[in-house]
Amino acid sequence: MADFDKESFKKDVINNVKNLFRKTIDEATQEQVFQAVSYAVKDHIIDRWIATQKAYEEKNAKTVYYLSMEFLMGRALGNNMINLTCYEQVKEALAELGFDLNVIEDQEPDAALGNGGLGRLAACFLDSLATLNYPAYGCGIRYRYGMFKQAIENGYQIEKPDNWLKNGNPFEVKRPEYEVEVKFGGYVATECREGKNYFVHKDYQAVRAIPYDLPIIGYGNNVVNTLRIWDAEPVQEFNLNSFDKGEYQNAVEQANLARNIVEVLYPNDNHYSGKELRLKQQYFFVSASVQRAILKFKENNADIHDLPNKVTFQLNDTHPTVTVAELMRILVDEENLEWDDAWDITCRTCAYTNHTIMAEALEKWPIDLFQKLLPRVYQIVDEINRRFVLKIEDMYPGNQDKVRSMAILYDGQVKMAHLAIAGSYSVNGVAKLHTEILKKRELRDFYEMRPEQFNNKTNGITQRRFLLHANPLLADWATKKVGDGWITDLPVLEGLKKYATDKKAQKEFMDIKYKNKVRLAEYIKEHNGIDVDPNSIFDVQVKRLHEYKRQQLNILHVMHLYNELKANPDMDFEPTTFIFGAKAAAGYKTAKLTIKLINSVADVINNDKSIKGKIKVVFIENYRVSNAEIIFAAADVSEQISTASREASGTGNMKFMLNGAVTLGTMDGANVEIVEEVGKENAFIFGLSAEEVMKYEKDGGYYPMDIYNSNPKVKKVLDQLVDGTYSNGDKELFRDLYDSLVMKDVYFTLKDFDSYADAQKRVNKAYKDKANWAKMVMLNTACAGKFSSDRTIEEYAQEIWKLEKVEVTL
Ligand code: 26W
Repeated sequence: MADFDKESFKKDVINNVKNLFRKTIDEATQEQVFQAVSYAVKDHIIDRWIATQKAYEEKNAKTVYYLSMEFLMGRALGNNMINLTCYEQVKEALAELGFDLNVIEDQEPDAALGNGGLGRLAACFLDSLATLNYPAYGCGIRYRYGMFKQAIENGYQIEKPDNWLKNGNPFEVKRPEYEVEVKFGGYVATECREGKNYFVHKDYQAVRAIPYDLPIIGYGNNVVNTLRIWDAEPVQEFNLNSFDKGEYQNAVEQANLARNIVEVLYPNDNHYSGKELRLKQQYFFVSASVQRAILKFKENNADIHDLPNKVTFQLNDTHPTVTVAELMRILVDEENLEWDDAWDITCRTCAYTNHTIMAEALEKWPIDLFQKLLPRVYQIVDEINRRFVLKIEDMYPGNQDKVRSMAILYDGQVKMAHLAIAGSYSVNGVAKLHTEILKKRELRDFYEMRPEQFNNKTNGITQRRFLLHANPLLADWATKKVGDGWITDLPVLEGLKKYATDKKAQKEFMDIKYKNKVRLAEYIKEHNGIDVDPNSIFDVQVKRLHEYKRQQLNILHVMHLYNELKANPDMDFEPTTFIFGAKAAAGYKTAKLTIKLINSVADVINNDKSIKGKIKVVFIENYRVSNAEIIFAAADVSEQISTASREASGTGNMKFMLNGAVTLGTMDGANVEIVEEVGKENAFIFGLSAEEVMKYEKDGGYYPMDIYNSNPKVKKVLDQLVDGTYSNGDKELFRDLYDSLVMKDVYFTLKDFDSYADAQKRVNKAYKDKANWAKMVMLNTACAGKFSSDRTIEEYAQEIWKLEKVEVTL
């Protein structure tokens, strides 16, 4: 970074320690130095931030508002320094002050304002938008408590609160001047003024929405975009004397509303729970974001009809879908547009991304709840629905089935996906296979009605965080081989292909992998107290715990391998470390029991001397963005084993690939495209195809009992769930897992078992051929170019948002 001066940076840090903590630098704790360094880095951000926003305003550039309940940002300091291109300079400056940058970075809590894939995707997209010079805001909620911290006690998951703001957030800027009011409850009255009817919202409870801005730094281009997260504050501070009884009651309720609304992130992933507070959160951040966006638009534009040319609201799944109705409310009630006019603008301003086909994830709000909480918004939804149903009837006269399957209001519910589709100009899936399934099955009727609305945007990840920051050894090596162009143009890594058969390059690559495995082994030793051998295969499955992701298939196979090794201790087998990391939704029993099972299997196997350490099982506690960065870099095998058709895309699969791991997976989500890029000879594919799975489902499933009865290996591991092998003799502990697998096996775990075990064998055998293994993993890195979120964002920007790049000079 050109404007970085090491000596003045050191002075800044020393000064910050003094001003913030009244200490000299040698008295400061590591955490205090983290704060001081962050503020010193922020100094370099601020001018760019101001310049960027000025440049956008001067150009009156079209802006995308990425509306998301979740932004899983992880730590900011390291990433900010990387993108400012001052990482090495800061590292040197701190070393001269006697500090280790790694230790300083470790002081920062993760900003875990998200659950998993959807939230992390939003974070990667912000990084790419800034790097590609696109005007963009992320809009979300400033949860006081993010994703819970997971502790493992006696093998069970315990949830601990994540008080991430405890020491403040050095990078955020509070913007009280941009507060807006959001209204809940009450009723709608009509008033007639000058011969025209107006809708007036009465007796409502209001909260003040206060924005906090976080800088999103583009890589080496002076761009700083904004992630705007909303906090809630009460409208009146109450003054005990000035209220009569009724007013007092109302003031207390409003204060409580403000307190509760942003208190905590719902830790459910792919599971709708229908809680009123969640709908409050949705409307709160949507209303605040949309109001603010319209105000900003009006500062620079005279005609509201220009909105679609200047603004897109991208809806990250159905969670912010109420945007469609809120925008209609503003256009009709506040801008006084006619309905048709307003609807035309709305439908050209909103776009929707679908991230899951899991039925239990679909948001369907009970009408009474919705209507009571958002009376005016509900009226508008009702009218949108009335007109939409007319359209359906017009297209399919007399076909009530179509109305039943497509209406927005039906069966006493508000169907958020239907509202999102009705009010958007674009509907996209997140991988080719997923989009095809949407078109052919889940959203078929909508696709038939408006095929041109549907499109695919295969997900991606940012190489700045997941290679440059997470794996500095491999990043340096790649740069030595092909130059540093890959940092903003990932397909440049293709230049590595020619090294895949080069003996010297293979050795360099595998030495780096080894060092990264040592780094992870040290982390595991420190956090789990388990010794793992960096020479063993590191076989890794890290992601949310869910039955469809099939951690159960993985652990059942580990149990099976253990049986084989016990029976045949001299079996030809490369030692393998099976590594898991996963949080389970707090109320998801089966998922929590699966964590207990993994830990119980780990206990038994890791302590059995007779197998001479050939298998180790490790459950990494509190899997999150910051330890993910260490884990991906160290993996040999990437477990992507969801039931085909269920994983919309997956993005962990891409992070492993980029860091030189082979995929062991089903033909699901983006795995299909990974195999397309790297070649099937460089991946290990198994299991039913999506079509086969869907065919079984159509025909009413299959009989897992048949497999239990005919496959002795499967029978043995299942019986071990209920014979006490892994539960100190307790035959009931894992009974529920056993029952659901043997009786239903909704996710085809037993059906795919043999095929998975065979794929595992192929992996184990392939690892022995060191030269070929090196070639395979190097080709995985070399072929990862497509999976940069830069590619994804270019597609969104050109095909959906129609954005133009804005250059920023200082
Ligand atoms: C209402 C509860 C709820 C909460 C979160 C429902 C659904 C969700 C998310 C849509 C779940 C999610 O994170 N989906 C993941 O999105 C990723 C980014 O597109 C994909 O890569 C994953 O395959 C998909 O599971």
